[in-house]
Amino acid sequence: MRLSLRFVLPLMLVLWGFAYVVTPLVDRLTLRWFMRDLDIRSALIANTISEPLFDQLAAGRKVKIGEFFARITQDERLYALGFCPTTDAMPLASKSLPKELRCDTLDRWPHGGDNQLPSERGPLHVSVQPLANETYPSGRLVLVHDLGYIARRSEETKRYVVYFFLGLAAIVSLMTVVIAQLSWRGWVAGIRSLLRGEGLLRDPGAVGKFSVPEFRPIARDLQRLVQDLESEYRARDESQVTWTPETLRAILHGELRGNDVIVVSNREPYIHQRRGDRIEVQRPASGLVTALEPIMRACSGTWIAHGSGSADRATVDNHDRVAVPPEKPTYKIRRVWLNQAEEAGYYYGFANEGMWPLCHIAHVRPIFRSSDWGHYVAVNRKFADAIVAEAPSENPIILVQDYHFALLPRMVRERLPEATVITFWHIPWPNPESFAICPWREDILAGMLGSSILGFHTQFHCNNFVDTVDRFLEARVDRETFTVSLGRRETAVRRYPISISWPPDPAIVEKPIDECVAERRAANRLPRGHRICIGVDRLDYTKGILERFRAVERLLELNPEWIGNFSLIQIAAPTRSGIEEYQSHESQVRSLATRINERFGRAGPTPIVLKVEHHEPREVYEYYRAADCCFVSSLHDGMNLVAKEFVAARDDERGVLILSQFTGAARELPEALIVNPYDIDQCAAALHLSLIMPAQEQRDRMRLMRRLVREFNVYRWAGRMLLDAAAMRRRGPLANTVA
Ligand code: GDG
Repeated sequence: MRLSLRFVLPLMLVLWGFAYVVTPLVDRLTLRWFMRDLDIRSALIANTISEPLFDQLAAGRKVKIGEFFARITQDERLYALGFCPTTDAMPLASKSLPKELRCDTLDRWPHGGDNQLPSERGPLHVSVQPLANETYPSGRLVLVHDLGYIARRSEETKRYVVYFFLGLAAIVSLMTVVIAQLSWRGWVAGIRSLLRGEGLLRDPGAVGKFSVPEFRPIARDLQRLVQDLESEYRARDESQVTWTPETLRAILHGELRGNDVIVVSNREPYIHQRRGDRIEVQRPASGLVTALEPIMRACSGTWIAHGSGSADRATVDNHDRVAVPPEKPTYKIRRVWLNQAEEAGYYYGFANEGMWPLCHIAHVRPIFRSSDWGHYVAVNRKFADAIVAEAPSENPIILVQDYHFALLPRMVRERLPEATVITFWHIPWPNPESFAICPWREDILAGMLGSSILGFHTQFHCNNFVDTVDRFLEARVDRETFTVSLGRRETAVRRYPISISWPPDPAIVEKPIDECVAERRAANRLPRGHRICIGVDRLDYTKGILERFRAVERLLELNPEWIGNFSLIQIAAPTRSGIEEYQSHESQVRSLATRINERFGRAGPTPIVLKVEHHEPREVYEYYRAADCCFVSSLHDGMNLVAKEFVAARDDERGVLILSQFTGAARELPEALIVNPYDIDQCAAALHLSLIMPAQEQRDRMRLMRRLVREFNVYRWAGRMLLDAAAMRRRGPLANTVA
């Protein structure tokens, strides 16, 4: 209502001004026009009647002249008529001629002047016209017109104008109220989208066609500005939020309007294994699963993965789905079945003998076989089919995980063009020279660029990726916005450092530290007071387990006081054991441990306790809580979650983290003892330092690291990606299309 008043009041003011200021002015002007018209009309009448009048005068027919004047003044406007001869002859006039008009005062009424004469019936106009004739003496004709009709007309016009404006005011006010009510939101959204440059760039609904090419540069600048503002706002908001599963749920239901999430990864979070006549559920040792499982618990949706367990087929429904977690199902796994040849070619072959060593600088040569590539393409397509089958809508949010699915984003994009595909690459991205050795490098890059967002752990990996695209593809790389455009599609390359859930599951940290220490020592037959360092890894050559063992050996060489008083407990979860390189690595690890133990462990506890077996998460956490230090010596690692888990497990603020400088985690946890795993002496010194570090220093370092992991937990990792996806979806098709 207030809004409509804002419009109606000025309108009423204009109306008032019109009635009381403009109309009188117009009246005066039109009156002058009318007077001039009357003068002309009078001259015309005078000319017309002069001849018959002189005839009558010449004939001396005064009575007839009276009748003649009476007849003429029957005209609606001509009120009276008179004749003043210049001689002494009698003046003649119609009966209606006002008394004020006498022949001796006619000079008061000049020709063309404002000759108005007020009277009872309203104003009259007086016009004096000279008359001349050769036969009869000349004179002056007096013509009196009634001006009343002018006033009547003006009144009538005024009335109509007022009615017109009143009607107009009513219509405008009504329209204002209706429009204000119905389209306030739409209007604001319209202005926003115009600000974003959408209106300038594209006809609504004309996908892929641009309406005003001249505006593109301005629109792009506007877009960029809005993006900057958005990310600034988000950065500010992000740090205010406590990131929990509820926060993620709120993002999904608010920003993403309840859209379900589809996660795709090779490894499934729950594997059903047959043990005799029992079926066991196993949680795989995988950083990817560690990070994504809590996200799926929070978000529901579907997790599509390879069904690799021996009892996996026995536990799914008719649609190959199984609800998990087993104790309290909140989401479902959709299993994809691979035959032996597919698994060998796609998983062991191309992914783990090709891509894995290609992306890690661990001095293991990648192996590329065209038969493996064939399986890799086919299996990616198989997963794309599963995504399309599981997609709840035309535009689902799909989180593609890791190097097993480099081709999948593009395959999905071709079939679900409206989908938001977020690909996260969990391992490092090499420099262009290293990547160049892949025979299918262009296909891999183009496949990945089907993503809407492509995430890496560190900015360094983002830079490497963008450099690689720049080197090998005909794509446009924008280093300002960190986007890559291939064809008409734009991919945002972003840094999202992965993390773990915080707070850690209470069930895995409930056992008091003292009990953990006592129990873990007892379980490994280590004496009281024995110092422990822990290593937790998949048995992978990138994790630097050999280098870790050599560092222990060097420690004992340099600081013999630790012989018999210190052990490294190495949890080594078997992994990819079908691959020759892994088999050989395992035997190297085993033999090195044996050699060092023989050298320093004859008399008492061995310096290396190697446990090549899978452990339950609860047990892994007990080791973290029981240890004096945790040693992460990866030769190259995307992030490394073990480092963050150790920090999360230490609610006593004790323990020292030794961390390889070649992990993504080293950029976030500088308070750890950062080492070069190839520098054995440095690692040995770090081990020694960790064992003698004063409690206060341990606390200071641990506090800072715990604060970081708490603030940047895995919910924030996922939340940031989903918020970026939501912003992209708000920007609509524009975000995915470039000129
Ligand atoms: C990739 C990237 C990135 C280990 N042994 C057992 C076990 N684990 C768990 C650990 C940890 C996870 O496995 C290992 O995570 P990492 O991050 O260290 O490494 P990758 O598996 O190589 O993961 C890595 C990660 O993806 C996430 O993006 O950080 O850089 O290489 O959670 O606790 N878990 C169980 N039993 C074991 O024996 N249950």
